Formats: sequence, C-alpha cells, structure tokens
Amino acid sequence: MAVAPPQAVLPVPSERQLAWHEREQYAFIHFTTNTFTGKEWGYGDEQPAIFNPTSFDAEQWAKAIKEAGLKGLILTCKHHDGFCLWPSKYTEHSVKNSPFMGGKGDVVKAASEACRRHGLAFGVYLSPWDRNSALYASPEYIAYYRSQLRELLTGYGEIFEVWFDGANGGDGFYGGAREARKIDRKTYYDWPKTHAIVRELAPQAAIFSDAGPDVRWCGNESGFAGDPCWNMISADSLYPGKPHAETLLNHGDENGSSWIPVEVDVSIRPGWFYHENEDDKVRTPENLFKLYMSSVGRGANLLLNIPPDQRGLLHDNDIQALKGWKKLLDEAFALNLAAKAKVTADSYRGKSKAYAAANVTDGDKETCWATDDDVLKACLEIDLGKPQKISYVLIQEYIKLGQRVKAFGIEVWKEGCWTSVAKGTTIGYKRIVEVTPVEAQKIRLSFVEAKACPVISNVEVY
Ligand code: FUL
Repeated sequence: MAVAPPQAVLPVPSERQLAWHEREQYAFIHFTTNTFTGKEWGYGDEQPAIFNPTSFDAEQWAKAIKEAGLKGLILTCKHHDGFCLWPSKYTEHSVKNSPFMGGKGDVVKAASEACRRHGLAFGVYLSPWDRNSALYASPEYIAYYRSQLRELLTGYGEIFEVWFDGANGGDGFYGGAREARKIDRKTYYDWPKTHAIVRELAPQAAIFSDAGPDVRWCGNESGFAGDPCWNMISADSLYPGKPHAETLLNHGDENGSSWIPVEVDVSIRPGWFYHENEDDKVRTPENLFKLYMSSVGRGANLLLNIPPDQRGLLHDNDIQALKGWKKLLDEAFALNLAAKAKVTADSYRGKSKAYAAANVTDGDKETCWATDDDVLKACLEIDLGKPQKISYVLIQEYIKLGQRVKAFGIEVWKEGCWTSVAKGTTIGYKRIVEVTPVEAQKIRLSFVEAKACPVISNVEVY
C-alpha cells in the first residue's frame, strides 16, 4: 500500500512564490537625476536637462549582471524625485524632456530589452512617494500613480517582480509648493487596489513591499536575513513603511498566517545611487560572498544594487567586484561531494522508498526524505566514500509542504565519534551552513526540533 504523504503545514507558498524562490539572486539598478546631482533622495525640483548619460549602454549592464550569475534586474523606473526613466504620458518630468537621445530615449525599454537578450528577468520599481508631483497627497495622485504602473506593466514585456518601497511623505517640490506633505501610510495608497492591477496585468509578477503580499523586506539595508528566518508572518499587522517592524520582518514568525518570504536588498556601494567619491568603497568579492551567505544562505533572495555612473555605465570597480564574487562562488560550490554519496536515515516514512534518505541526493527537487508524522527528531547520515575536506553544507526543505525545521545540527565522524561542527535554526527554501573546513568521510545532519515531521528535498556538501 502506498504511504500517505505528510500533510502540508500551512501556510505554503503560491506557484508565483515558488518561481520567485528559485530566482535566488538578481540585480537592482538605481539610476535617475540623483546620479547627476550626487543626491540619494532628489527633492523633485531637478531639471530634466541634467539627465544626460553620455555613453548609456544597457547592454553593458545586462552582460555584467549575467556574467555575475545574477538572474534578473529590477530598475528604479521612478524614484522619490518623480523623474520617469520612460516617456510617461502622464507627466513632463521624464526622459522625454531630457537631452538623453534627444528626448527620444527610454531607459526602461533599453534595460528590459537588454535583459531579454541575455535571458534575464526584468522587474520594476515605482516609488509611491513622488516629490515632484503637484498631486502628491491628494486622491488624484493615486490615479496618476496607477496609470504609471499600467504603463510599466503593459509596455515592457514580462515583469517578474514589482517593487513598492516604504519610504513615504515629507517635504518636497510638489509642483512648486515646496512644502511638507504627510500621508497616512496605512490608508492613503489603498494598496489592495494597486495590487489588483499587478495581478490583472502581470499575474506572474511577485509583489514586494514591507508587508508583501508576495515578498517582504528583510528589515535592513545591510544585507542580512534573520537567523532564524521564517517565511511566515502575519501580514494583517503590517503595511509599507510601518515603523519599528524591522525585527519582525527580519525573522518572520514561526506561527505567522501568511507565506511571505524575505528579500535582502543591499547596495554594492554605500549609497543606492552612483557617487564618484564612493568609487573606492565598492564591496570586495569576499564581502559580497558574505552577503550571499547571509541572504541566499538563509533562505532569502538577494537583490544586489549596482548603480550606473554618469556615463550610464556600470563602473569598472563594480564590475571587477562582481567578477571576483562570481569566482569565489564558483570555487566554493564547484563540486557537490554528496552527489555520489551513500545516504541513510535512522527513520523514514512508512519504511517506503518514496520517502527514503537517498532522495535528498538524487538531484530531483520533487522527491524528498520524510519521517512518520510522530517522528520530529531524526538523522541523515552521508557517507562520502572516502575522507574529504568539507566547508559547506546546503540543505533544502520541500517548502510546498510548508516550513518545518526549527533546529538542526551538523556533525562529522572523527576519531571514532560524532563531533559537532555546526548548529542551525531554520532551513526553508535553502540553508547554506559554513563549517570550519574539516576532513571527514561521514557527515550527520540531526534534525532536533520541528513544527512537524521534517521533509527534506536536497542536501549538498562542498
Ligand atoms: C528605500 C529608498 O528610500 C531608497 O532610496 C532606496 O531606493 C531603497 C531600495 O528603498 O525605501
């Protein structure tokens, strides 16, 4: 008789979120008038005439992004200053009134097309806060904002993610008013109606904001997801820009009611926009590797910002850092020692082959090792066949059935006994644990605490 599969532990990811999880890492591009004024937040009174990249080439961006192993790009189509990188019908404050390509340019078009050519996914950032618009803070602005969103979702091919940031309200140019405007972050934007537009026009797109609905902010801009990191959180208590939510966003909530995984947005430089005086402050390959471990290695996605300079090109320092990072990743994860290993478990579901230990190394993400419902503590033993140097252990839960594991340990067989080399908390879509390099033939993963029986789809050892 077939053994019944484990029941899902709710909530579970949607199809859209599953596809999002698999993207893992992609680039962010911050580019606007700020690139030319040296600011991080433009006031909104910048003249379109200053937007004049002299050797703009989105092809160069896409090539560097692709070569770095990043799988997509999210572009700041409009940042807080309100300047549109595409010739929006709804405002004069855009590339159409700039010297860029004689007013005939469209950065969104160029970037999205370069992405397609290189097999990269393309996403859009449309700042809800608009310090240029005279309408900002009135109900009419919401209509304006949604019209722009429609332009972006209909004019530039498939969109994989729509990014709604949480910075909002305050002083600005506002069509010449030059005043402070406050909005109620909870109600002003009426987010559910805006999200419905994304669902209608780009049903495949994941929606990012502090509060989801598909992807949440990690609670910091320094590059780390929490440890533990739960995909779950109770979204009804959240809204974009809610103060003091950072810790909750960073860790999530083991008992949260919605599946809203974490995205780690972080810049390769101190600022989000290019500033020449930060050319010597580009992150090193080693630092980028650390960011990878504290984001992708904790089950989150990494959104790595690489801002183009005043030429409209990625700076060579950034490109070299990306190349160095890719090399480190390729070296660290070159050879999966577990691929040919013998894997056994002290327990597996219904003693059925369908849930046997060997499923974690068969390269098929749909097969898994699982235990009986009442077995919450269990071990996997991996025999590499001969002593090997071990530096990283990668584990994936079968998240279609929910996130379960709360604590685990890694041990190696050394001089006749098991020696602990690492302890971990949550796993989720992916967990990569770095261990002090050690030579061993046998590794044991002990799942010591879980919400329900562990269901593990993949284990790799490097
Ligand atoms: C924040 C913005 O205020 C920053 O300028 C940047 O765009 C960052 C990614 O999101 O909310």
